[in-house]
Formats: sequence, C-alpha cells, structure tokens
Amino acid sequence: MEITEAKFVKSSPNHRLCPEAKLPEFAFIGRSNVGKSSLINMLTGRKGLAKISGTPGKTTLINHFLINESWYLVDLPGYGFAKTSKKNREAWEKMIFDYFANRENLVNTFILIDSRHKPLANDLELIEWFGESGLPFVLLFTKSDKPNQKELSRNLKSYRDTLLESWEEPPLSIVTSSATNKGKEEVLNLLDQFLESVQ
Ligand SMILES: Nc1nc2c(ncn2[C@@H]2O[C@H](COP(=O)(O)OP(=O)(O)O)[C@@H](O)[C@H]2O)c(=O)[nH]1
Ligand SMILES: [Mg+2]
Repeated sequence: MEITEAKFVKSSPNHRLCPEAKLPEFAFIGRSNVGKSSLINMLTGRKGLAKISGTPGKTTLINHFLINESWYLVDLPGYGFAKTSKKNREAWEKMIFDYFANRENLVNTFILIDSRHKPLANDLELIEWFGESGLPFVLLFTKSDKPNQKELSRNLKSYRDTLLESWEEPPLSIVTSSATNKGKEEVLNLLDQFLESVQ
C-alpha cells in the first residue's frame, strides 16, 4: 500500500453529517492523547494532516480524510479525559455509538492503546463493547518508543492476559510508534488486505 494522496474532507458533529457512506472507511479510536492524530500522520506521511495536540481532550468532531481518492481514514474524538463532565461523556458515547451503528461503509476500526500503561478500565470496556457488538477491530499499541523493552513486554503481556480472560484468542494487534515509524508497513499492509476484501 502506498498512500499517494491524503486530504482532509470535513469535521462532522454526528454520523448524519459525515460524507456520504459510499467509500470504504477505517476508524481510529482511543483515549485522548493516545496518539491517534500522530498515527494518521505517520501512515499518510503528512505531518500536518491530522492536528496533533499537546492538550488532551480537544477534538470533539469526527474527522474524515480521503486517501488515494478511494477510501477514508476517520479520526474519532478521544475518550477518557479525566476532567470531562458526565454530560460530555454521555454526548461522546451517543455520537460514537450512533456512528458505529450507522456507518455501513465502515470496514475496520483500529483501537489505539498507549503501550506505556498496563490495561486501563475504559480501554478494556471499549474492546469488550466491540466484541459484544460483533464489530471488527485491530488493536494498535502506540508510543512504543517510550517505555523500555522490559516495560513494553510487561504491558503487552498484561493486555494479552487480561483479554484472554474473555477472548478465546487475543485480538489482532500491532505495536507502533509514530516517532520511529514502527508498525507503519504492517498497518498499511493490513489496510491493503481489508480493501481487497471489500472490492
Ligand atoms: N514519543 C512519542 N510521542 C508520541 C507518539 N505519538 C504521539 N505522541 C505525542 O503524544 C501527544 C498526543 O498525540 P496526538 O497524536 O495529538 O494524540 P490524539 O489525542 O490521540 O490525537 C503529542 O504530544 C504527540 O507528539 C509516539 O509514537 N511516540
Ligand atoms: Mg487527535
């Protein structure tokens, strides 16, 4: 897979206002600050495509990027921002769940997990929700350049062990770093496979 063209299409406050669901699309979801925008920039090779924010919790819109004029990458608003109100959290949930319930062109969702941490409750909840809903997803561990090798292995194993409590097999996962481009080829190859499967 080579991304030759990547352009921002629009930011939408809900699924109804998203671009027409005519092209295959891939969503990226995860906690605020997990590295979603950085990963989208890494994959597309465009540094300033998705805005990278040092301040977590800012993006509250569904951002569509058109890739190679033929499919979409979608940067979804982040969750788990500690300071958010109950009302904001409920609004986020409604927006996200409506998006997943209605976006029939969605091929796969990448759930981003910060590799610096042990399993976190709201990440696990999201993964369980995907499982229960029967929605396809792949885990992307982010910022793998940050922890040392020992911490990284420990955190990955901890995730695997926790997920194996409710999954027969651990979900497909890829270890990435937007700082070193680790995982870039793997994710792009996977996108290729998904696109072939829907053509
Ligand atoms: N070291 C390192 N920092 C990263 C990586 N990915 C993102 N960051 C940093 O983490 C912060 C949040 O990244 P951003 O992409 O805006 O996260 P988002 O809120 O999930 O979109 C920024 O300061 C990024 O520079 C990575 O792979 N390695
Ligand atoms: Mg972002």
